[in-house]
Amino acid sequence: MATIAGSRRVRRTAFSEGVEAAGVKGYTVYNRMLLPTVFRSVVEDYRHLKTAVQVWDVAVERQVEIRGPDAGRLMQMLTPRDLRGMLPGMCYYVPMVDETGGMLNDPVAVKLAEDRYWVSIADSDLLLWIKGLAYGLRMDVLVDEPDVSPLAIQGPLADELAARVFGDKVRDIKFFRYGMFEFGGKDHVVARSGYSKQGGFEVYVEGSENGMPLWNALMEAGRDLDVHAGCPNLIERIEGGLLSYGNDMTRENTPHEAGLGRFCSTQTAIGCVGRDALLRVSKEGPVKQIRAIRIEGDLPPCDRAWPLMDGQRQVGQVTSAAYSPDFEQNVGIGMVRLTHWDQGTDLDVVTQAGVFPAIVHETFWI
Ligand code: THG
Repeated sequence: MATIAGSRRVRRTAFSEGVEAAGVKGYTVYNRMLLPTVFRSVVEDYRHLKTAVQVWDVAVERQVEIRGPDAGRLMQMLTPRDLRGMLPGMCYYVPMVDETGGMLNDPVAVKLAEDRYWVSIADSDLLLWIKGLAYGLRMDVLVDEPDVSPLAIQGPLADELAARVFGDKVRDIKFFRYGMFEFGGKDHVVARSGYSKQGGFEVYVEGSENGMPLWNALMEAGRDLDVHAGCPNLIERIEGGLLSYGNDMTRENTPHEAGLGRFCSTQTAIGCVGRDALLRVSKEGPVKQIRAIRIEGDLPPCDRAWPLMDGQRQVGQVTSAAYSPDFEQNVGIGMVRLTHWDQGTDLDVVTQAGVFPAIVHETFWI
């Protein structure tokens, strides 16, 4: 692939200087902002992520801030996950849907106060939908994108590195909870979360001017831990079944088709704009659903949806795939029709480089 041309439409981040100094080799665009995809090689980055600790520029996880007396009511309109048990200090993974039950995004919601939330979005213009609802319904809220830039610390040594910079108290943060931690004379949200299965934290850096000082402090503090710049890793996230909005599911899919039914409690999510539609379709259950897919052969990059075939009949598609060195097989994520989604079902996948055998795998790998 050729390089990405820089322009004002493709935003740099609060950490771009550090990313460049670390020798970033590839980018994608996410929420109209640069997201690194590779530093040394995808396989080297993968090995290092699983054995050491990495610092990730995930500023593309933009925040939609909802603040005001109607913040809680607006939040519940957005998602079929029941938010009544959500307290300040908690993060929730929340499928967000439109009035047809189609997925608009799969953000992490952060509850800062009874009347204040951050919605840490995946790659879609959720800000516009939320602003439209708030204005159209005359809700008493402010909705905007604050100057907040998430930085992830991921890998088995993440606790040690974070403790060196924020103090030993970070070790006590529970999964999908956050605490406030001082850096550079300012308190920041530090949550135990992140887009890998290796464990770690996400620091929601408030104020772009605080980005590089924190990046540099982490790099310095972790020198003897072999800390390195990293990024969400394609292989590791497929092994872990972490979905990518726009790739593995779109507005065409319900959360149940996306395998996110465990994050929905539609019956009690009173006010969710997609509630009626989801109740109607969830009565019968989905007719296609996300599955782990093992694929044989020497695969090209998965840069498009690959049809999954039973002979001449298309029964699904593969939307993410890569070779896993640890599992010594190609790992993939696909959407498969009910008639063919049982574990062990033999199919064929049609790629730009030919047809390969594909097998519905029992579970994701990690
Ligand atoms: N962190 C934050 N914002 C984000 C992401 C993130 N915004 C964009 C994108 N990632 C949103 N998508 C996901 C997908 C998966 C998870 C989080 C965000 C995730 N899932 C865990 C899992 O499936 O194992 C756990 C979910 C749970 O149990 O609650 O972490 O990564 N800030």
